Amino acid sequence: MRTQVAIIGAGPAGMLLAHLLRRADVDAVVLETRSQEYVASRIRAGILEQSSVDLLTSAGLGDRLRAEGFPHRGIYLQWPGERHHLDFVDLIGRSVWVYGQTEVQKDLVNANTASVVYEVSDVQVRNVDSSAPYVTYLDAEGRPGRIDASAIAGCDGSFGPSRAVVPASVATTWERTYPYSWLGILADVAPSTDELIYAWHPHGFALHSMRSPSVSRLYLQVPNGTSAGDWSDQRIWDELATRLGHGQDGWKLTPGPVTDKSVLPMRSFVQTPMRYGRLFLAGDAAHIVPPTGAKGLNLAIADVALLAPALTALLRNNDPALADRYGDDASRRVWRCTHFSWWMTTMLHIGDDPFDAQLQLSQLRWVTGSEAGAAGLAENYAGLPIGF
Ligand code: RFL
Ligand code: PHB
Repeated sequence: MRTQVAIIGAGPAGMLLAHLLRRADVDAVVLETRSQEYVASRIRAGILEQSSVDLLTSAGLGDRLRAEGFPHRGIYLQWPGERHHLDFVDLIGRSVWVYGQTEVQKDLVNANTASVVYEVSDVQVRNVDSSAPYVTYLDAEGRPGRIDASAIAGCDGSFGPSRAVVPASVATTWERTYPYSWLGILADVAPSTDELIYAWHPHGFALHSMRSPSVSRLYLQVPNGTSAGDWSDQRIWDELATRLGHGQDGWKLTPGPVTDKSVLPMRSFVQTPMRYGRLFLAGDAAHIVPPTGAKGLNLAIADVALLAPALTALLRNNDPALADRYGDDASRRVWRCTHFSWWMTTMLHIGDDPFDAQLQLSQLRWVTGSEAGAAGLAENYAGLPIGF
């Protein structure tokens, strides 16, 4: 098989890239190890930045998002005794949307613009340092396949093989593993809040998010090594009620049936360069952020917003300028989001040192009490414009 761009991975980065390329008359084929059903039902991120919504809308993917997604003006930040609302619209004139990654993924599949081969195995990326790269794989029946392409996009997430194709002598990686994880639940119950609540609590961080008027998504900071089975539903709801309660005006958390329960490790990781020869990395394949800043999905979208025009110019007009700049341009936003995600994480999670806890509370008071502090958080959370 021959195509212009071979894309590894049918997550949001790979599927959106295929969609944008097709709209620009560039052919692409996507290879994915999992089944279409598995990819569509993975529960992951839930918040879209303004620029992600704008990009999806301009790509013709905004109808259901605008009909069924929920614009949020801001978030709540709290600690025992105090809850504060940060209104991003007032602060910086931008907002965020609640719209699950599962829904973005469905919209991308329903657009039917991408040619995807699901359930492949043994994917190998070859010859990216030449002008004739190719990918080999085994299809669902174990038959060998090969795709020759002019460029390869590694959109295969945090565990995929693409990033390792960049030789160790060329790649630089940075990594931080945090000493805690998140226990996340999805529950069939109306959210007990109109906007997300990020809670600092001596027992550990808690987050109240949501997916719809009848589905809530909540998280608890737990020690690394925790297994979801260690926590009964009752224990989870009791702990969420403790950490999310702020002791004022009779606010209550309403529990409900838990439909999904999982533990999420917290990690920061960046690899550069994001381009090596004819290989371009995008999304979690090149960087991982802890979820506290709600940036993972948005960064994947922002990478692709730069990569699609770069590949289009390279392959349609033989103009390498944007492709040559892709790695540097994308990495600037990656580091901004890496810093913001680290900053939100370290401000809100409880460690061993009581000195750190006092610094966190002082920072939370500044971020909620000073317009300059609040605007800094708002600008990063609602997302800087693509190209910043
Ligand atoms: P994805 O979504 O991981 O998609 C990569 C795709 O590549 C496939 N793949 C391969 N395909 C072909 N050949 C191979 N050898 C392959 N190896 C892997 C995978 O099956 C997959 O379909 O990466 P992408 O597109 O870059 O999108 C990034 C986002 O998915 C990610 O940043 C966020 O969802 C992060 N994230 C979360 N963010 C939140 O804000 N809230 C969350 O609750 C949240 N939960 C999560 C998450 C990321 C997770 N991962 C990646 C471990 C939960 C998990 C488990
Ligand atoms: C989510 O809804 O899954 C979510 C929201 C905000 C975050 C992390 C996860 O910071």
